[in-house]
Amino acid sequence: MVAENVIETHDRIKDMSIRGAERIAVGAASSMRDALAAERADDVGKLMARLEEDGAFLAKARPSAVTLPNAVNFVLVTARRLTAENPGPDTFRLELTKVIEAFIKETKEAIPKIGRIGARRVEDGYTIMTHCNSSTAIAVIAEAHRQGKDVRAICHETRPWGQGYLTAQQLSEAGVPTTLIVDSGMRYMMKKEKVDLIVVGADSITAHGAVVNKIGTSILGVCAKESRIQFLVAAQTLKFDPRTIMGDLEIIEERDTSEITDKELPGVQLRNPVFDITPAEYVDLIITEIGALPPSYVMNVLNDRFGWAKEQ
Ligand code: RI2
Repeated sequence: MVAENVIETHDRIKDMSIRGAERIAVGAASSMRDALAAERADDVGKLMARLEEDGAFLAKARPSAVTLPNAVNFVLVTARRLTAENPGPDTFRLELTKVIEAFIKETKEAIPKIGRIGARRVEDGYTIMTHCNSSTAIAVIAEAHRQGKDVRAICHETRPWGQGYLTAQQLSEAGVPTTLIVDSGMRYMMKKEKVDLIVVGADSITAHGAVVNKIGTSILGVCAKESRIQFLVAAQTLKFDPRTIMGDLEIIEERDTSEITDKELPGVQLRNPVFDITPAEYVDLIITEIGALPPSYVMNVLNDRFGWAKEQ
């Protein structure tokens, strides 16, 4: 049976009370750590079974959010490696908990680091456009402002959830002069306001450098290319999707259509895809905690940093 606290975390990820890739990864890893602490079994095999069962259940909560399986896999791969050393149950718990806590710390430190690296790409006087609500993209814009650069931001409403309202609020609270527009105004405002730079987040990034992010991002990419505006993606390497190495396609989540409208529309089919894919050729740089990378570099990171090519 899946641990109760894990079921609760799974449900909170699914209903989006835990959202944003970092919080999803931290939430998943912490719930596995807590379930391990609460498990009474004193046999490593049973502890391992607990982790495997909880992990498999958690990973299903949101199919598009790659930090979820990455965090779960990180815990499971580490646990499996530990069992190979034949530890006692106490040592197993202690060592695994230490590694999970280090992972959580590193994950939480990644965003401010990306903020500092990304801010190097922002020049004084820049107008920056962003989409949806990415804490990582916000970190870049807010850090540039904190460093004394005169920057302005334009955000999109981001239907149907309206996460752009959050972004506008957060940037404004950080002191950045911010404008909020409807999604369909992005191309008009890009030209009208002479946008200098696009910074968006990512839900996941494929081995080939394509970016999965909130629906509308790929339109922004096309518009940016048309206007020769740099398109930056701010995302920690935990978003790199190892499943795509062997050619698996990203799953695009479609959510309940009641999020779009409650109007009766007899005979009309409603669809609510919430992500789209921006191909690598529309992306200039991916700003990560290990530096600014061209999209073609993602595979090297998956291989060198996570050893994924070897795991396949
Ligand atoms: P950070 C969000 O998805 C947005 O698509 C955003 O760009 C992306 O996660 C990354 O956000 P959702 O969780 O990890 O709102 O940069 O569906 O905060």
